[in-house]
Amino acid sequence: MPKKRKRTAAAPTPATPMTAAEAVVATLIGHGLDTIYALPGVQNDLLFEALFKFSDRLHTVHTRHEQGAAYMALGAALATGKPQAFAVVPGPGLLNAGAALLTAFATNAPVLGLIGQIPDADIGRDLGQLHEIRDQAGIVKRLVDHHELIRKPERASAAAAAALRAMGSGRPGPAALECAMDVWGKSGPVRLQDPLPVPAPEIDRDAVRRAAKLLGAAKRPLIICGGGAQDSSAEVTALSDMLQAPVLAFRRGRGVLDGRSPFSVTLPLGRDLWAEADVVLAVGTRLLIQFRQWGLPRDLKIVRVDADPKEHNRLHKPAVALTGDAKPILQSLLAELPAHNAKRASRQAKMAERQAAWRKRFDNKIAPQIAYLEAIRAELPEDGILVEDITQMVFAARIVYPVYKPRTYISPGFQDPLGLGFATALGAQHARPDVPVVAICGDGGFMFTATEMATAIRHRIPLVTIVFNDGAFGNVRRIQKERYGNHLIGSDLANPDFVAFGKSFGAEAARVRSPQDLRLALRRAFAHRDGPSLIEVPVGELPSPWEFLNMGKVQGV
Ligand SMILES: Cc1ncc(C[n+]2csc(CCOP(=O)(O)OP(=O)(O)O)c2C)c(N)n1
Ligand SMILES: [Mg+2]
Repeated sequence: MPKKRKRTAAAPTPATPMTAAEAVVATLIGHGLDTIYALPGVQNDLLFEALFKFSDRLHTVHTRHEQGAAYMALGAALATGKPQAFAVVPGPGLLNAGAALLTAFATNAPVLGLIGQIPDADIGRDLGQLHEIRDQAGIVKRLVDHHELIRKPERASAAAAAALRAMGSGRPGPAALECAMDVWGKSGPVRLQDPLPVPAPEIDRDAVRRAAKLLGAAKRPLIICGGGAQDSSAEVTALSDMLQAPVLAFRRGRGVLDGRSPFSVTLPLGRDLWAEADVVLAVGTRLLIQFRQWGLPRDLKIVRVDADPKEHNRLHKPAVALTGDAKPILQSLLAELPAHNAKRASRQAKMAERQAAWRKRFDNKIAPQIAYLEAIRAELPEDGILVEDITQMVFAARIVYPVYKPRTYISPGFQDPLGLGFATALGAQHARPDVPVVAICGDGGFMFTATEMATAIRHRIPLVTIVFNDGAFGNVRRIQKERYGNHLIGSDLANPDFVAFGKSFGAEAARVRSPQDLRLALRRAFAHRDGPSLIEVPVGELPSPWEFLNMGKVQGV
């Protein structure tokens, strides 16, 4: 018999003299972060002193523009599902990072911004201090879920831990910590805060039973996944199988069900299925396209699973609403469902047939995009990650590019901020050095953050970027042509020689003019793991995929 040990309460960590910056950096390390994406400046000099001190445990990746730093943190967060951090100076630094913070909010990405501030005593006094901006806290608060201004070293670790907890609680999302330039360097007795417990709402068993009854009796069930389903791939796959239900995903829910399955559905077929469905299980999705574009079929019943209770009733009151992390909720549903599930014939053959019918229509309309996307899919390993910029090739990818695994297709969701692709993909590749990452950009979007090629070289990030060059904001130009009587304005682009541009930084660079040559170039690029590769693909005007994306109301709404 082992001797019973006397239980002793864990001794509290002793307080150690530390600066506020050291306390924040040590707390990030204590929470498992190993990188910070950052751009220095005088207000953050003492933060960088702490980063220097802890550089053996927290790696600083510096970028050439604050949007690069924040987008890299976003890409790293979306590729890993884990919290990531960036640091920028106040005022212009913060605003430069703004589009990425906005996109982190839109994609529920756990991104922490460390934002500098003017001297503590002068905050709010409108003195015209370097980088001062009126009510910085007020601006930041509207961009993130959680915000705090650190005012003393004793609070710094707890503030960082609270921000990190908020980023992972309920609906995940970004947080920001501001700290004045003098407070970063102030020393005090600091007790480092371990990760705080993340509250998990109790699963409503009664609601799970009602959901199981509805879904079990459904004749034509449909599952719809958004970004909130990314960590429940096994559960969604099992439910799809049990219910013989297709799984619809547009942007952020891609790859939850393997895209090789005929049950994995994108937009146009998804709209047909939405019109026919009698019960929908919606997992971590706003259902905005369904309600606003397609309309709610009269007799459709919806079961919603969402981490954010405010999401359930925003547009429509669902038959059943389940609040919390999708994974445990779907696990309970899987346990409950067999008792209520109807006997179901396989829908496999029918689904394959319906997929093929749509595929024919795609082939007739967007063949050039399909050929290039097939070349990418053929070369990118199954766990390789594709990152979107906002380009015509990506609008097609959203419907025809099959995604095999969760977190291998990174999309900005509803925000669609042109220019995020390259820097976001750099972050994804930096955080996932074990798999190849490909960014798909247009010539317009790539140039938003093309300067980060220097970052890719400096930090040897082996990202592969494909720039589809049509010499235009092509999507805009097509709209001007088709809808506005060819009134072309502000949509033509003067570009650099992209191959020379890449090479001038020391990147591998090539120009290819066919899907076959793209495959060869990708093969070469994936073999080069010591730094970035850039592949330019000159293209002509591309056919519009919009008839498949904006399809309007379904019948019976
Ligand atoms: C921040 C931002 N500004 C403007 C837009 C509008 N917009 C959407 S696509 C696009 C053109 C993109 O051009 P390019 O990257 O060359 O891709 P292409 O359409 O030519 O394939 C523009 C300007 C946007 N989505 N986001
Ligand atoms: Mg273009």
